[in-house]
Amino acid sequence: MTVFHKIALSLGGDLGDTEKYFDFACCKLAEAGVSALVRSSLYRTKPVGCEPGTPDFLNCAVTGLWQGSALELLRVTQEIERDAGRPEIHSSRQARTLDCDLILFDETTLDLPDLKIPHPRAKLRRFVLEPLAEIAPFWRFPDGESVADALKKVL
Ligand code: PH2
Ligand code: MG
Ligand code: MG
Repeated sequence: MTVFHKIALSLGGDLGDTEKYFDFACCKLAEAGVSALVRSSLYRTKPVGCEPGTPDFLNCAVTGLWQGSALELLRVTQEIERDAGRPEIHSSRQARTLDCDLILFDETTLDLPDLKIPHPRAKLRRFVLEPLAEIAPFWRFPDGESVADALKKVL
């Protein structure tokens, strides 16, 4: 039997034509097999934890269904970031054309060296929760808290 996993991703960028990179990412996710893809509107957000002078970001959230494993999806997102011109080795503080982070995978928890799910900082980041709450407010983190409730608590 084929199992469909519900997935939530956060897209962000602060370098170049970010909207174009978001379109690119969604096309590539669909080509890679993500179905029922839903995308939030675009949010212009202040940089969090970046060097002074970093420009505003654009962020959005994407949900969909995926038949592979979380690690297989990670490989897909890494390839999309590379194809969007992001250097493979990068610092998290460096300006980026496209950052494509896995936030939720069903209601499961995963703690691997390369991949933690839920994203460890998701609940601390308004720029992740606000777009996600637009399209998936009732989805619950593994601890039972909904995306909408987590958003109410974040600064
Ligand atoms: N991503 C970061 C660090 N800071 N700030 C905003 N506003 N949006 C982001 O996507 C973002 C950030 C690391 O990935
Ligand atoms: Mg990120
Ligand atoms: Mg990332």
